[in-house]
Amino acid sequence: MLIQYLAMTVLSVGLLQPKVGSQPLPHEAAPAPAKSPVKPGATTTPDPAKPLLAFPHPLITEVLYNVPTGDSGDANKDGTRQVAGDEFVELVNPHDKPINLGGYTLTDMTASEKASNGKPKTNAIRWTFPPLTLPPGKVVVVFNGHSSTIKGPLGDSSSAPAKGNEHFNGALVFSMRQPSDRIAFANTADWVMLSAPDGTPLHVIKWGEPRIKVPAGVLLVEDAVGSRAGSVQRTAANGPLAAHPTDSGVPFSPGVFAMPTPAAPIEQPAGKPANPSPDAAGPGKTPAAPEPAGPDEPPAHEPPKKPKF
Ligand SMILES: [Ca+2]
Ligand SMILES: [Ca+2]
Repeated sequence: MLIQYLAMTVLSVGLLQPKVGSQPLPHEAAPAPAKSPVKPGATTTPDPAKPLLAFPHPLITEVLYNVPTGDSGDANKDGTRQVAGDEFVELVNPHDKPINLGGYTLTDMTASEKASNGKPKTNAIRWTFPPLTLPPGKVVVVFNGHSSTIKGPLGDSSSAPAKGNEHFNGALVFSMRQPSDRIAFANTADWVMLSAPDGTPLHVIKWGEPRIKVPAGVLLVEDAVGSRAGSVQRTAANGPLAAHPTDSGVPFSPGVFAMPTPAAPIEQPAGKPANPSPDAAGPGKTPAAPEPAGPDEPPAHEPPKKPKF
């Protein structure tokens, strides 16, 4: 029994040891070139639709943080307007290769604060994607989901939906299934932050005058403007945010985001000489460094940051 106990202890300790250098980070491992349908070198430069965030990261394309009152606020189409449950964040894979969304996290400002007892605040949005390979141009919608009955296919933090949701333009739809309507974006001042699986803050969309500063080092920080009557959205992977049009009577469009045909080079005939894509990462190589985004950008290969929460 003693030998067995010792063996188990050694095994357990071994399992707990970080295997530094033996495995790539999750977000580095996902888009294996061998699985890509894109021919190496097929994309040419310059690319007018170069995404605001470099491969392999997704990009936030729409946020509804201030749910309109009345029936017009029913963004998740369950027949009822929920002040929290109808909030959503829409993202896209803006690249010409698949990406792995697993481990990416969405948080709000409250997730960057501490309660008076020093612990993380319990009313923070802090939501992580389950494993999911996202094809090029594929759109994802994450609803707050509190007190909602969203029609499926519907994923959550434990598993991705089996397929696209026809009620939302075929997008992959998730619910955070928030247990309280206190866990929601603040209408007047807040932000949504997308972080990589290693905790690196990538993308912040903020509104109002948040009471605490946006964490340093975020690659892309944007202001949401003019969104009191609906969502803010972008209409191109390299375009600015703007208030969603309200003339249709539906001031948001979860699941609707059209990529502006950057995939055309994929159809180039085989054998045609092509310049290597700046985003292309060969076997064993790390993905291309992110585009310069500002003075706060960290070095491309800085060691992973400790998550802020
Ligand atoms: Ca609803
Ligand atoms: Ca949209």
